[in-house]
Amino acid sequence: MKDIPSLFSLCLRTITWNIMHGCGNSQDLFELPSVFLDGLLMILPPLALQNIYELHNELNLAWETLYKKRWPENLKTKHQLRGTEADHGIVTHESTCAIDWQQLYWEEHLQECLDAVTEQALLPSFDGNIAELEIPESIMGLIGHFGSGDCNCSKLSCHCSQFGCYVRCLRLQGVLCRDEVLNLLEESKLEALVLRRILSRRHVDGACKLIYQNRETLASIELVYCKLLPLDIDMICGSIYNKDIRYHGIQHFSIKSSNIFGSKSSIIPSGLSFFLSSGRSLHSVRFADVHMGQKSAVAIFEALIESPSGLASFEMSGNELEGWLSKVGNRYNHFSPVSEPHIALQSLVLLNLRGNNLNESDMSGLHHMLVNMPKLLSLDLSDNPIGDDGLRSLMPFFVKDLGKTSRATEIWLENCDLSGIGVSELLQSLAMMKGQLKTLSFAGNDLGSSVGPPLAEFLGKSLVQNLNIEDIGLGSFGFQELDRELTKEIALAHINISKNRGGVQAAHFISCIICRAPDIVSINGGSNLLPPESLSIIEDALRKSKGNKLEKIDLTGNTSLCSLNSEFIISQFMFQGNPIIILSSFDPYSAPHHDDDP
Ligand SMILES: *[C@@H]1O[C@H](CO)[C@@H](O)[C@H](O)[C@H]1NC(C)=O
Ligand SMILES: *[C@@H]1O[C@H](CO)[C@@H](O)[C@H](O)[C@H]1NC(C)=O
Ligand SMILES: *[C@@H]1O[C@H](CO)[C@@H](O)[C@H](O)[C@H]1NC(C)=O
Ligand SMILES: CC(=O)N[C@H]1CO[C@H](CO)[C@@H](O)[C@@H]1O
Repeated sequence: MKDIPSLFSLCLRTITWNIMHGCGNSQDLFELPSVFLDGLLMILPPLALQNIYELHNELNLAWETLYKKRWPENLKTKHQLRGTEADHGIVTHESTCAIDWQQLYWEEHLQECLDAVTEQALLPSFDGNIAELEIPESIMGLIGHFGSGDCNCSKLSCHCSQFGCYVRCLRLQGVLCRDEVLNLLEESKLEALVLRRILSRRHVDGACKLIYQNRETLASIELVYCKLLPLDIDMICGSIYNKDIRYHGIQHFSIKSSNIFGSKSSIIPSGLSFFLSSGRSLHSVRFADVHMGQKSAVAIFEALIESPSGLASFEMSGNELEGWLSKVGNRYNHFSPVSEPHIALQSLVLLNLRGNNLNESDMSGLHHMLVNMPKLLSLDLSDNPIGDDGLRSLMPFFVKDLGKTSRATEIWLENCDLSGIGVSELLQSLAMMKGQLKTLSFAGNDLGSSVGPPLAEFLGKSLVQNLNIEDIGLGSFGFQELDRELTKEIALAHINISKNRGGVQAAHFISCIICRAPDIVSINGGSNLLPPESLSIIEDALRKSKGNKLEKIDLTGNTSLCSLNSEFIISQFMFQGNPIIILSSFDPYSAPHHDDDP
């Protein structure tokens, strides 16, 4: 049986219809008692709320409610984005001023519409005017518009002209970089632009127009999955300038997973090098997986050094650059940092050189450069075969001279062909001084059990909070050593010890961490050949350490822990409604059971 609508809901429906279609006098609304009006504002659909916006300015709370209801997942990712220094893709407005939820709502809505329309435009059969494409009903329904009727509301053109002015951040695929779409976006004042799949000259033309159209406000440009010729790059970089100004205001520039240099031996387009050296506000620059060769990498570095900006973050990753830093770095050997102040290097806080196939000779070059980077806090050298000798060349950076501590707070050395000997040397030196190191990872190096004692000593003396020692071949002996030597309270908040074949000793170490690290938040102990009794060992530790901050103990990757008893143990320890201990998913139907005996 259908529900009979209440009188209230009937009134509401009529009022909403009137507002949405501009009938009646919306002004009358504000003569309603404020209790009733406030209630009404909180339940109006977006399209109706938009239409009384001019009449009533205090709607931020209603917009906030609508936004959070429609995109609950965004709040999390936006929050995380702000947390990571590395990701500068999106310029968050929240940090500077109060959040304008109406703007965010329509920005996100229009993005969803453009994404939906992109799918239609990508169909091989499509050959028409993108502006005339229809927004799917499922999306229109979310803003309170039902049925197509004879209005034009659900055409992309109508949407852009109505909501384009709210867009600050935009992701656009190459197929949409066409005149009709650009005309529709004339009202938007873009601050951050992500361009994907720019694959042809036509896309490039569109992209350039869009950038030029927004050159006054644009602060962030990101190119992903693009295939560009040198001339294309020149055009894109050129479109950011005003006619007579030789500087641009871009703060974040990034090219990812793209082919922009043709062949490995080619040099960088002059437009790009001018762009990099003429950025007054350039804050972060990233070239990740762009098939770059050594020559280009050297030229990019030179261009950045000439830049008048105080570059804070530089990423060059996923390119084949063996020998690159031994070339660049050795030049620094001859410069004195005092007579040749390289502003761009001096201001660098974050340097990411992951996955470039750099070797030990590159590291001695890098060391000369690091001397010129007094502010560097975070260094990522993972996935480069630098070896113990490479690590030794950098030791003065990590440890500095006796008495002087390094400023480094994050060091990433995953998969660097390091051995237990090299890492033990580093750990012993680090343990000699307090330092400021917060994050350390040497996951994926085959270090063996001998690293146990120096690691324990380091943990006891340092303030490190995040430690990743996944897959370093500790073995049960290594864990035993760690466990035995670790006698003090430690500062750890997150630790990853997975894939170390620790057996029951890994369980003992986990319980040791639970008891010794009052600030521990997460422990990743998966894939350690844990025997069934591990759970009760960990259970004991959890019982003893009441009131600590633990959110998660990951023990996945070992099915022998799952039993009916394990469910009981798990259910005793919860964090915000979720179990702290996580096991591999346990399928009760695969286990033998007798209920369905005939
Ligand atoms: C819808 O758009 C067409 C042209 O695209 C126009 O001729 C027509 O008047 C519009 N209809 C309404 C109801 O605005
Ligand atoms: C490191 O790379 C350089 C440049 O390709 C090469 O000349 C050198 O032999 C390499 N060193 C080692 C130890 O592989
Ligand atoms: C930690 O361990 C898990 C595997 O159990 C892995 O997926 C994860 O990437 C590791 N590293 C970090 C930094 O979390
Ligand atoms: C899936 C898995 O890794 N299972 C292992 C759990 O640990 C025991 C040892 O106690 C192994 O025998 C299992 O293979």
